[in-house]
Amino acid sequence: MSENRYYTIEQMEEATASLLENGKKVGADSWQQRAKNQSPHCGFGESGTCCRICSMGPCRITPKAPRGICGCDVHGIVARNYLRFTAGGSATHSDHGREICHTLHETREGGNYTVKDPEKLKRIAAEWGIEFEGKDIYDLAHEVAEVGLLEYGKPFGTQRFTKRAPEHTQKLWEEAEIMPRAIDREVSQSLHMTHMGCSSEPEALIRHSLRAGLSDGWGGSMMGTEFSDVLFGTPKPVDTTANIGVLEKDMVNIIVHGHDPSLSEMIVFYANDPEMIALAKSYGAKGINIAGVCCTANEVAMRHGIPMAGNFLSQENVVLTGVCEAIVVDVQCIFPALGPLSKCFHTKFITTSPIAQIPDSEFYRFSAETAGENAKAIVKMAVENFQNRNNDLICIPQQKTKATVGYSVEAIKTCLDGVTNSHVDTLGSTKPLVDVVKSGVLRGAVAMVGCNNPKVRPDTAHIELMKKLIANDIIVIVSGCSAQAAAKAGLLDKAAKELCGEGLKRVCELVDIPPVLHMGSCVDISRMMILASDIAKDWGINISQVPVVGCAPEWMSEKAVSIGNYVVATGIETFLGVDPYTKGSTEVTELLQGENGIKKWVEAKFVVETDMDKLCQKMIDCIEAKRAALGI
Ligand code: MSK
Repeated sequence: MSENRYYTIEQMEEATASLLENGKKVGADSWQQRAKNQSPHCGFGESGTCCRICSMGPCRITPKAPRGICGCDVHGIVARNYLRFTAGGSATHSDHGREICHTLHETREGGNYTVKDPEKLKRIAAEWGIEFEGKDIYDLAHEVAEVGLLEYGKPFGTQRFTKRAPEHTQKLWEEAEIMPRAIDREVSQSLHMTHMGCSSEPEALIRHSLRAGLSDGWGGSMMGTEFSDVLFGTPKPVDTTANIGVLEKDMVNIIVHGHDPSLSEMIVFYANDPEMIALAKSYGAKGINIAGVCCTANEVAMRHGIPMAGNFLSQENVVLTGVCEAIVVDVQCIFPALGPLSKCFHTKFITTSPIAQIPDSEFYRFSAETAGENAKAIVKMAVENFQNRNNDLICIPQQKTKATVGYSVEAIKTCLDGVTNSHVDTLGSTKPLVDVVKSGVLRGAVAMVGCNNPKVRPDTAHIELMKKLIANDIIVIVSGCSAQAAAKAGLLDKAAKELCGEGLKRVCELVDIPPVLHMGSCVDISRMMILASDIAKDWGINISQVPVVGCAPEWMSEKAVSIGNYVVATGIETFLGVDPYTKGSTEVTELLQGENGIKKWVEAKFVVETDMDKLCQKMIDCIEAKRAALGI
């Protein structure tokens, strides 16, 4: 296997083309073809001006028909659609967090799930006012998990983790009446507000969009992240490999795909079971190779160094190699297309969650109580499938990069402490980072997140933006499919410092980090919120003043809209490369993107720009403007 340091978009597209050719031999469908079939997209849907909330419609707004049958105008319709979009994302992320709370509640000494980071558990207990001294660690885990579960439906009060934000930010949330209460309440109220005959006033609907988003980012997602760390270990920098060439011709290949690490952790464990390895060898394989797709890839890469095969729009590619014995999924971002596609090959498509049941899959119900036996059965089934490969259909593009992943907030602070020896407390500080930003060695940071989307040439925006930003001494922190785009291109390799401006290059050398820092999966954008809060506190300024912006250049899911709402509501200007179906309303566009809307409430707004060069320049300008305002 040849290992290039970097791959260009063209090289990766060439690899995909060879896989699509392979698929043609067996009549495989592809998202590339389906995207063509769906073009052009419906103009009403794209501008957010179609309402099908009741059965009097659907109503579509045109110059001739400026109001729906109920009398709602275009601004109310667009804003209602936007809030529903947000609620879908908030519910999804938060339900992932809820599952993790349940897994934490299942921990037992010697059980399927144990507590791997007891110190983090104690820190959270202390933060939440739960006595931990002298308590059995599993009693404590169960107590914390129960309190976490109550965050979803508590009748009074607001999200506990919001206390982590700077006081100024909390004050803004209180004043704007967007401080998130119980998570389920914010989602439920979104549906109530948008029911026929309730809210049609855009400002009220956008305000609640921010609140529902905050209940995700500072509630459900944050619990998902924090308790995953308690369960599976807080990520530390670890080396891995990425891109489609991580699949191995002579091994049993099992792809884990989705989001919830409760499943993938168990699959990884049983893939290393000597009994399973011996079984694989008995079928003529050299061993068992696990690789990840989408956010599950991030979860297992940053805790075990498991290779990352690709991101959202690469999920069909892994099957098209003809060497994928099983693609095992849990929840979210799974193409139903994997059902018919896997039938064209020998691949077993295994669904495991009642939340994601998909035609043409084999359903192995996975639960925390029986996780071990479920995972072992899945691994065994994949191993036994090795014998069913068709050697004429094997096509593994030889593209593979090196990556260093796993920069949790704790890991970043540890790296910084290692440089300055200024270990101020057990968790370290962001002060050395603040100093290099103040001095101008680093100009600022971009938090690059989100999916890829056929509307944007896949991965191009992520990769090209990252290259330009690091060349301009702007460090990039990444999560979700943006992280895998970076990994596939080679930008998570420490050697990528050679692509940086002089300042960032110096920082990378000194701290021994790559210029693009991997922070994890979609729910781990909550880590970015904690980092931004800590930087603001260490610096003594507001989050909105820190030279940092958020960016989702190729986003596609409802979760991304929820994320956008909580990032912007945290005070971080957020740049989108795909319009969130709001361009049909001047009022909603002004509320989200103007100076007199959400910016007045939370000190940040959205910028939507589909031209990636312009998007990049706007981010750099925003960072420089923040620096100028600080006088640095
Ligand atoms: S997996 S939400 S395609 S980032 Fe989290 Fe990737 Fe977007 Fe899914």
